[in-house]
Parts: sequence; structure tokens; C-alpha cells
Amino acid sequence: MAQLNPADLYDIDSLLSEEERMIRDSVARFVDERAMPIIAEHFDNATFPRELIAEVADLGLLGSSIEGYGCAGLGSVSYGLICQELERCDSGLRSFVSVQSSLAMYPIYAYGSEEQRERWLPGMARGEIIGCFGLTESHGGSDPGAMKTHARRDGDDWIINGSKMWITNGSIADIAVVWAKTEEGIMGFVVEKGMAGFDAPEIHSKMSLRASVTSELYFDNVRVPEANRLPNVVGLKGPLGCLTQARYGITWGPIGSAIACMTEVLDYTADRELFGRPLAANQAVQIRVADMARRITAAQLISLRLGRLKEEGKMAPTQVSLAKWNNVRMALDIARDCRDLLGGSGITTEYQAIRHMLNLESVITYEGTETVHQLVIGRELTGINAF
Ligand code: TGC
Ligand code: FAD
Repeated sequence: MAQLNPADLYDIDSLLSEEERMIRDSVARFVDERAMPIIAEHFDNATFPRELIAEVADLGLLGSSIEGYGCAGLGSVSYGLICQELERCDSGLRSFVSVQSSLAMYPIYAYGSEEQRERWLPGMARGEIIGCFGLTESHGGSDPGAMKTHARRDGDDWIINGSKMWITNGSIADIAVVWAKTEEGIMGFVVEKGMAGFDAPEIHSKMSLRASVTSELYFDNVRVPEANRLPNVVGLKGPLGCLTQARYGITWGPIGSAIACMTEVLDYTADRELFGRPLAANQAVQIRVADMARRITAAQLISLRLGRLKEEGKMAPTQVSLAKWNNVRMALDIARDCRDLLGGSGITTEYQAIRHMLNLESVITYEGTETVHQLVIGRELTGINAF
């Protein structure tokens, strides 16, 4: 019998370029050697592995899709593979890179002035300036158009008041890309750590994404110079355009989580003897792992096709919604099933499944909940806006 790779049943590997394989393999090495050995302890202690930032930057993983400004200028599939490998370790590690790259660097690149790009992007690529993205507010993240945070013009400055909730990297960030209502519409501002009236306390007691910093942002008459306003976008399409970039990466990330969980469970069920035979020798167990491989393969093909569409400049937000919904749901279901197949062992972080499972409870909520993405597709199919 031909021996297929359980994590790549359809030989997706052969559809990648030499460069894409090389990037994936170097991130995989970093993950296996540097991140995997420390991640469970960080998750247990609810700390973000800050000691990895410099290495992540040296590998060129921050703002990797951006051309120039010290960034790697990689293709979309390469960015996806980076997300997949990082999330094979932990969604928190991938979140850090997603937010820095797609939600903090991308808006400065896409909507900022040349001066703003030169000022922030090279330091962000080197991991010396950490960014966060403030869109969600406590009264309803799915409907960002209803935001209350506002900015009022005052001479050459803007005065920002309001608050943001659930902000990844918030307390460790040097700059926050903040979306606020103005008289002319929603605009983006780069708020700097230390500006008077700006505070970013960390949110504690999370049972999910414990190896990631999540924060609130408070703005009490924060005076921000016009030079910190992103000049080239007005309206909700600004932040939503960033979300399309980040959501694209998130379609790939959970493939990594699912592969980590399935691989662990294949090893575990091969070794564990119950009723005089390996657990893996039971039909009921084989059907469950077969179903995992089926769903992982479908997700891999969806993300690869999406990546190629993105590289051709043809990717539509609705296609991203379908992939985010499908792939996160796939990974969450697999992580839960793997947790069960590990029995009692599955409830500690000695094994990976419960950590991925808990993380994916956030991933299915952030960057548009599952329902939001279903409704985006429903709107596309019916032409009726149900929001
Ligand atoms: P709607 O009328 O549909 O659109 C307003 C304007 O935006 C444009 N647009 C998009 N542009 C780019 N990409 C997209 N995905 C876009 N979706 C819409 C649209 O063309 C329009 O432009 P224009 O020129 O006509 O003004 O807006 P709506 O108010 O009906 O909202 C639709 C809805 C519900 C889909 C949207 O509000 C939404 O996506 N809500 C979910 C919010 C969300 O995902 N928040 C995420 C916050 S960040 C985060 O979670 C980071 S976690 C990261 C990590 O740790 O990894
Ligand atoms: P709500 O919008 O209140 O939704 C509650 C429930 O209602 C959900 O099940 C939703 O699907 C459902 N629902 C909503 N609308 C409808 C409808 N029309 N019909 C039927 N059901 C509906 N945000 C940022 O801006 N920046 C970040 O860096 C960031 N990082 C995050 C990190 C973590 C760990 C988490 C958990 C969240 C983060 N978020 C961030 C916020 C995230 O984007 C929001 O949590 C998300 O958009 C959902 O908003 P909400 O939590 O207010 O839930």
C-alpha cells in the first residue's frame, strides 16, 4: 500500500513553489525547536512568549506580505503557510503575527502617508515596535459601524474619547491603530503608548488564548496630532479591508491546529491498548480520524485556492468568509474530538488538544463570528442583507 502523509493526503506540498516550501519548513523548524518546548507553560501561566519576538522578526514573519520598508514581500500562500505553522504551535503565537502584520502594519502601509510608512514599518518589521488594532467595543463587536469612540478636530490635533475591548497585543503595544467616528466618517489614528489619557490594561481570567495578551483600550481626551491620522481612507471599509487580510491568514492557521491535534491522536491511539488491542484498531476510532483527515484536506484545498486567487488580485471578501467559517469550524470540531479520544489525559496541557480547543473558541468568535460569516455568504447568495 502506498504510504500517504496523514497531514497531506492530497499532496498539497507538490502544488507549492520551492520558495513556499522553504518558508514553511523554516517556520516549522522554528516552531518545533523554539516555540513548542515553551508554549504549554506559557499557556498555563497565561503569559505571552515575548522572548520569541526577536526570532519571529529575524525570520521575516512580521509584515511578510509588504514590499519594501524592511519587509519580506512574500506571496499570499507563503503568508498562509506561516500562519499554519505558527498555529500548529498555538493560536496565540499566530494571533501575534496576524495582528502585527495584517491589522497594524497593513493599515499603515495601505492607508498611511509615505512619511508614516517610513516612520513605523521598518521598526515593526524588526519587532522593535509592536502594534495592535482597536476596532471592537464592549457594546457589540459584530456591528463595528455602531462604534461610540469618536475623534474631534482641534486645530492641528484630534481629541479621541471612548474605549475598545478585547484587543490583542494591547498592553504590550507601542502603537495602536484605532478606529474612531469623526464628523466626516470613521477614520484611523495611530495612538502612541504614553500619550496622555491613553491606557491599555490587560484582561485577565481568560480560559482561551492564554498565551496571548488581550486588553482594553481607554481614551480620555487623548490628543493625537494630524500627522498620526491615516489620511487615505474614510469609512468602515478601512477597518474591514484590514480584516479581510487578517481573516485570509486565519483560514490557514487552524489547519495547523487541526494537524497538531490529529497527529497527536494518531500516535496516542496507536499506543494505547484497551480490550486487548490498540485503540486505533477499532472501527469507531478509524472513522473518527478518517473524518478528521477528510475535513483537513478540504480546508487545505480551500485555503490554497483562496491564496492563489489573492495572488491574482481576485479574492472576494465572501470567499474569505466561507473559508474562515469552514476552516475554524473544522479545527474546533477536530480539537474537541481529539480531546475526547485522549480520555482523561486530554484534560491537561501535557497534551495539545485542550489548549487548541480552548484557543479555537476565540478564533471562531474573533475576526467575525461564525454567524457573521454565514450571513455574509447568505447576503451574497440571496442579495438580501440580513444584518
Ligand atoms: P457593509 O455595508 O457591508 O460595508 C461597509 C463598507 O465596507 C466595505 N466592506 C469591506 N471591505 C473590505 N473587506 C470586507 N470584508 C468588507 N466588508 C464590507 C463595503 O464594501 C462598504 O464599502 P463602501 O465603500 O460601500 O462604504 O457594512 P455593515 O455595517 O453591513 O457590516 C457588515 C459586517 C457585519 C459583515 C461587518 O460589520 C463585519 O465584518 N463585522 C464583524 C466585525 C469583526 O470581524 N471584527 C473583528 C475585529 S478585529 C479582531 O477580531 C482581531 S482578532 C485578531 C487576532 O488576534 O488574530
Ligand atoms: P457580539 O457581536 O455581541 O456577538 C454575540 C453573539 O451574537 C455571537 O454569537 C454572534 O455571532 C451573534 N450575532 C451577532 N450578530 C448577529 C445577527 N445579526 N444574527 C444572529 N446572531 C448574531 N477586536 C479588535 O478590534 N481587535 C483585536 O485585536 C481583537 N482581538 C480579540 C482577541 C480575542 C481573544 C477575542 C475573544 C476577541 C478579539 N477581538 C478583537 C474582538 C472580536 O472581534 C469580537 O469579540 C467579535 O467581533 C464579536 O464581537 P462581540 O464579542 O462583541 O460579540
